[in-house]
Amino acid sequence: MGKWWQSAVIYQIYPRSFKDTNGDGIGDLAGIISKLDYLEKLGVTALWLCPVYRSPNDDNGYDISDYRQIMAEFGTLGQMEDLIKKAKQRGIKIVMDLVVNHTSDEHQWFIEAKNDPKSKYRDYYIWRDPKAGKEPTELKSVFGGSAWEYDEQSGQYYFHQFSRKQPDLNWENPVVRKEVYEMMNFWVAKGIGGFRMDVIDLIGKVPEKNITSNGPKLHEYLKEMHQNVLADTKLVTVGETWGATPDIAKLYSDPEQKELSMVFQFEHVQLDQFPNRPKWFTRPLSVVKLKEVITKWQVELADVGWNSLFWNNHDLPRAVSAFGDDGIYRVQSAKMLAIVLHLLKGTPYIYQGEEIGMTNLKFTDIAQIDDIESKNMYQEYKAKGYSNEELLQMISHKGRDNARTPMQWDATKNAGFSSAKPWLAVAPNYQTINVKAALADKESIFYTYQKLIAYRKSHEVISVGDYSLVETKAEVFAYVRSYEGQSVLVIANFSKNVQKVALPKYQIQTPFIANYDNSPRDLAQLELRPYEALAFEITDHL
Ligand code: TEU
Ligand code: CA
Repeated sequence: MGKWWQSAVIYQIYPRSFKDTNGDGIGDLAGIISKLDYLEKLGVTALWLCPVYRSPNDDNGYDISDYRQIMAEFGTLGQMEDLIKKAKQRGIKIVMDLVVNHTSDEHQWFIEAKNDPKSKYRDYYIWRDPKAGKEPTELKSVFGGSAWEYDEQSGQYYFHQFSRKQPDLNWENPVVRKEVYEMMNFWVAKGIGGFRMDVIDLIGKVPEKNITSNGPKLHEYLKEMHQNVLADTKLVTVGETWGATPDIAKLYSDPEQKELSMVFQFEHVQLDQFPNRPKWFTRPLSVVKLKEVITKWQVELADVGWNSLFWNNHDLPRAVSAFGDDGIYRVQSAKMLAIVLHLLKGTPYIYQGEEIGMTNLKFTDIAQIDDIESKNMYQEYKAKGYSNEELLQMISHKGRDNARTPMQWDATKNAGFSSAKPWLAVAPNYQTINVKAALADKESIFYTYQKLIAYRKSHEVISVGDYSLVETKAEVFAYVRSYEGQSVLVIANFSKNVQKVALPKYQIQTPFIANYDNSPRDLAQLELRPYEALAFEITDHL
């Protein structure tokens, strides 16, 4: 049969915000260990940990200063080994975040490279002479400003696609690639379950030609990585690929290509943005477009390649705020989103707190923001004349700190996340939205997720079945999955209006999962309540 990750559900943890055990206001490895029973109860197969390596935290761990050590605030290497072991005892694998497009400028390699231009480490990074006294190219950093930083000492610039404290590694240098593979094997030997590869589509960059994403040697490098680390293992590998089209996704994830298990692509989460404009400028989400994009990926990767399924992550707004309704229909719309996503083909990812319907929040002061991307944007746009109110509204809508507020465990002080003041403030709604309340309520969002995870594990129609869209109304998303004579029909109302739908072919059916109630429904004259979602194991009467 298929690979383990084809019927798996992966839970993403932002360690800094998950659970603090030593009272410093920062989540830690011991905190993750203390919640393994909870994660086992949910039923997830693997945990993707955002970076836990040593880091000065310019970009919260995505700036690594030592790949073989654990961030001091998070704990020790011994605790990491303990986490891997204790998770394994519960049938849960640990997926590490692999950040190898860049390091921290505090990594020993960069320190040597900068201090001594003759050192062998100089060529681990990308250094260029000034051009006419200025930056070598016009390339911009994702976090604002030029992608080139001047180094007084040598009179050269170094290249950084993210912050100036995240110098890009030079993948053209075979020694760099070897270092990366050795480091990966260090973690593989510790028994991890795989890697989530940060901005992997950028490693083949050619700055001279203004090529950042999808460079000419990208797939060559990944094949080499596969040979050196992944071949003959059961590891799952997921590439963060902002620049993937379905055709590119197949290059990464067709098993014949011997590169990665799957891609993590973002087309559906960018539908509220304008092409070629920064993410801060938004328009209402079109459900028609959303169905089109999801269907495109389902159909194009039907036979070759593999996709991830997700509504949110640590860089994105909260799922229920972005795609549902985080007001009166919060519970219904959160369950609706879970039902729609988890019955598609691909590997679903749950971002911590999604399973209890955590929401975005209203930031009212830039001092509440930690994220480097939002802080830089605020300064840049302030200088362009945007008002404080406008900018805080943009950040409340799209900023990354929405996803990074502490996990809401219970209704006690600091949401049970920490005994001390958390590094980032807890969302004010923690007294009603928290894990303890969710576990106590049999009708909570948590149990919808639990049921969906279990259903995928035991039904091949979900893990490997075919997908086809069912044409209904603009704001209703309906599709059928089918496999070896078994079919599942999913119908979801993506709006707060009642929607009438007629699917006479299916007659009266009883849903196996629903977000209002499980009573039999006449599909010939179906009235969908606000954000109602239903899934049926269908008997076709035609
Ligand atoms: O994100 C890649 C990336 O391009 C993001 O910066 C993205 O454009 C932005 O967050 C959208 O709001 C990865 C990590 O997921 C992110 O947390 C890191 O900051 C980034 O790489 C650099 O390592
Ligand atoms: Ca701590």
